[in-house]
Amino acid sequence: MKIQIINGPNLNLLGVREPEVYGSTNFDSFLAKLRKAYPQTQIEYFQSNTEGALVDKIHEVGFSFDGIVLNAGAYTHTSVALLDAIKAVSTPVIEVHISNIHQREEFRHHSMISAGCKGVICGFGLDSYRLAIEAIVGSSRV
Ligand code: CA2
Repeated sequence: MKIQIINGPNLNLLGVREPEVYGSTNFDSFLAKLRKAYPQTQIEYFQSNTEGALVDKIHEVGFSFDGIVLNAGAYTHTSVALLDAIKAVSTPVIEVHISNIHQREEFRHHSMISAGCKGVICGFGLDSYRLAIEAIVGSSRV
């Protein structure tokens, strides 16, 4: 199985800034643990602060991978371009968030991209990504 994790803007700062909201683990060390936990699964990682680059990556993998785990960061709340990209590809996309966006500011309560996603996982810290992978891998087990 091939799964693409995509992180959007500012998520390159994980573990460096705002640890009270996003935790103190950087994504690279989390990714190493995730790959160890799923040795049979090819887990690719991409991060960009640019909306178009995120759209391009969805197009690139969206017809061949088994799943996309997408934390679109702040573009979650604004991007019709990402919604259209998600709807255009055949690979299922799972929306994830580290924080519980519904416990935060009002403007974070609405996701522009959820309507195109297979499911949404939020509020479990970095474990949100593992739960999304489990949803993709697990759905072929039972
Ligand atoms: O909770 C999430 O995963 C978010 O997608 C994170 C986004 C935020 O705009 C969404 O509403 C919820 C922000 C990512 C910023 O990441 C940082 C990480 C460390 C330090 C500063 C920002």
